Amino acid sequence: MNTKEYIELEDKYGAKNYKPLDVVLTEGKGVWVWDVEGKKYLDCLSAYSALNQGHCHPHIVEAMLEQAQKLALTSRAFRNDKLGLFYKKLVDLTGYERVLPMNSGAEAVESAIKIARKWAYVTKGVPKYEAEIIVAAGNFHGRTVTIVSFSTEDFYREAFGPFTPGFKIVTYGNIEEMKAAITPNTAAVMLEPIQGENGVIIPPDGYLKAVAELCKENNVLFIADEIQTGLCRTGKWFAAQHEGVRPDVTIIGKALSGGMYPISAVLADDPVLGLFLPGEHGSTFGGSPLAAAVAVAALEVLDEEHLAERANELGNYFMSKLREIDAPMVKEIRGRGLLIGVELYPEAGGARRYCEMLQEAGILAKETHDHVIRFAPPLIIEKETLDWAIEIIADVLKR
Ligand code: IF1
Repeated sequence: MNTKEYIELEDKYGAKNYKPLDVVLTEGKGVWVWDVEGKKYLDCLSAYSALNQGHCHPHIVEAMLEQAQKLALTSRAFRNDKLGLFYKKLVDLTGYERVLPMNSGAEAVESAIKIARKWAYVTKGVPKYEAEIIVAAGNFHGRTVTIVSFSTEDFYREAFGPFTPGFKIVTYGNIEEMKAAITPNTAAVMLEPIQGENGVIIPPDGYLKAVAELCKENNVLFIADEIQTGLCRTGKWFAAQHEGVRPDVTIIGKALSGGMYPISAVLADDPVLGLFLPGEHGSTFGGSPLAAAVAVAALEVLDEEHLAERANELGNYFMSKLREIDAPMVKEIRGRGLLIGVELYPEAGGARRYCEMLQEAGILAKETHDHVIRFAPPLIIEKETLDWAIEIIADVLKR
């Protein structure tokens, strides 16, 4: 079968909720992927940061194969000999006291919302069903009905009501608005430390720190959605660490499996995550021995290959090189570590066209919203490969 035939098959039988670039991938290794015609590309999306360790990292593949042949799933009705080791690894690396394992990012966000509400009722003493959670305009936390209930992107939300109540929306980056939104019924503030989907939006310096202080003063939980920004992507284990902030709850996913398998988790200390009672929350696959073994290997790669440091150094280098490009269509280049957004002027005619030109030249990147190209290669990328990419990007941006 060729590219056209694969695309026709997908388009004929699939739900129509995506419009991908017309490239059909069949193989991936490290930072590279190959399409069904044999063409090779540099992956500058990394499955939205799920592939921080690169495609099919041998250490993670080995752990996955080994565990798949031994014991894949027990359900949580029984214990398994991998789950505790996964918990311990995460706790040692992150400094949180407890871990709740789930599967998708959205599920982990839902879980964080549930535990924050329970904390508000049981610990803070908020009257029953009056707990409020404050979120930011421009947020992206996933696709469930509850999560799209507080999306400010009409297209993600509009068709899917009725919505879950209990959320208040404030302007991202505005601490005064946040202050005004807090009431005695506020359970939590939930934010992305950098808004990925919204176009790699970095809040003003000091914002996350101020939010953390505000939360502390008002007995409100600070929940950081680090599903996209966490696990070394921005040059630290967590993006909130750039401001020295340790949120009460941190949500991770994506790179927790290095792309092998959907694995997510909620991290918090005992006074919060210790509140779930047996049977109150759960998942068939969450915390399976397969997930646990894969996640341990994925975390080992992040740690042992020093991917936070790499992301920091290479990200600074990449960004400085991008800034040297004399391209009149570029409005702004922003980012942290290897999460970089290049915003184009509206006159450029949209970022998608540029992504198609990059694809032609052997680089896969994805526009976010209409005018931002996101560059987020696997963190294992070599400097020489970046140099190669920068020449191509410069050429395309100048067109
Ligand atoms: C899609 C975007 C990125 C996330 C944050 C939770 C989730 C995500 C901060 C949910 C997921 C994904 C979902 C994917 C595309 C992608 C995305 F463009 F849609 F916004 F990364 F920027 N919190 N982001 O970024 O995690 O349930 O998907 O595991 O096509 O929806 P999930």
